[in-house]
Amino acid sequence: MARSALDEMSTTGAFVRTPSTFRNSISRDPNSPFPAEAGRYHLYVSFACPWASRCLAYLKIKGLDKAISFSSVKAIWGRTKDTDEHMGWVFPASNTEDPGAEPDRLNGAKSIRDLYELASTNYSGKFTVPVLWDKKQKTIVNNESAEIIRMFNTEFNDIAENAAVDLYPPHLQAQINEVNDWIYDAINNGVYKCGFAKKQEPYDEAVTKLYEALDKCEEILSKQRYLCGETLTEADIRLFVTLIRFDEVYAVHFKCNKRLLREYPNIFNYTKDIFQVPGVSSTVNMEHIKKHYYGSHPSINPFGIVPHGGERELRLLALAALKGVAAAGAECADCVGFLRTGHSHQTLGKRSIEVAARRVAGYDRRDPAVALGQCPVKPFAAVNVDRRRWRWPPFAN
Ligand SMILES: N[C@@H](CCC(=O)N[C@@H](CS)C(=O)NCC(=O)O)C(=O)O
Repeated sequence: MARSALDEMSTTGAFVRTPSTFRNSISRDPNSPFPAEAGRYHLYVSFACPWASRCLAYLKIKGLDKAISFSSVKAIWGRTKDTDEHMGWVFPASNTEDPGAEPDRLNGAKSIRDLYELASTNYSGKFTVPVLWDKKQKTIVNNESAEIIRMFNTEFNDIAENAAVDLYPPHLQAQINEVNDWIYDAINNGVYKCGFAKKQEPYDEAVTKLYEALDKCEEILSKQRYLCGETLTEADIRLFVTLIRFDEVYAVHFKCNKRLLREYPNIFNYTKDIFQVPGVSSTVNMEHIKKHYYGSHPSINPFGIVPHGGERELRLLALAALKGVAAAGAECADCVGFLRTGHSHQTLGKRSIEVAARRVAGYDRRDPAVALGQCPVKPFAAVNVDRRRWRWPPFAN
């Protein structure tokens, strides 16, 4: 049984992920073994980890971050025990040791491995995050992010601040499941298959599949705002956590460099669009993301050097987009906040007419103005997407 992602290898040299082990469910039923109660559960995450980050995004979007506490481990894997060589997620000794990471005040654990060993005496799998912890029974409820986000979506609605937000609405479930399947295989897990392949053939196969899937996303997002239509769903959050790490990490560290994300106009603007959903930007800690991947996989990056990213290009793009949004916003009640920037429909002249024409014709995200000025699209009302909160890149001032 693999004890870390670095050991999850088939005989052909392909990366093969092992299934999660703790699969209990929290339920709204007060008589269930794990009832939804404020203050009872804790979410252990790593800000670096996409799977944990999708759970954190849900905590924020659903307004559950007061009812369910959370904390992050240190960015870089460390020795989890003095008695063996295992490397994994560890807690810092203080809040200042690795900003963002916190000591484990609940259980006094030194590592995520300690928590697994507290929860089970004969656990033999990987010590992964996220971990959804029950403070009352002192055990792991669930360590599978795909299931945790479903619980957060529905089971805590009596205490969630944004209970009306439904990222898995019944009428879209079949479509979301279908999209999740190919996106998980080719993109979310696909980047890992590229990065952890130990032979050329499995890498070639994974990278080909990855770019076919990204091309498919680009095509879908050139016609509609989100993956499953006009409303943000689970499928978007699941894709977002991979996209936000793509150019900075996966392109370099995992050899996913056939095309950068910022060369996909629709996907890139879509990523920025989701980044602005209230709460989501706070779940993106690019420091932790870069430090973790480049620093924790010595078989891929033996010297642990962290490359400089494309911060400058991203900042320029953000600026261009901001100007464009002001233009589109001039005629858009939905984006009326942008009027405050001083632009108006009258003063924009020809440009605003072009923008409006393209907007009416479709969702051409090649023009950032159109990307965010999609007037025909109802905003994600329950969480009120505030397009004034334009912040990009996520790691610069
Ligand atoms: N199926 C799990 C996968 C979680 C996972 O692989 N987490 C990685 C971090 S990105 C991890 O903790 N790896 C620890 C290790 O490989 O030792 C989920 O989605 O919750």
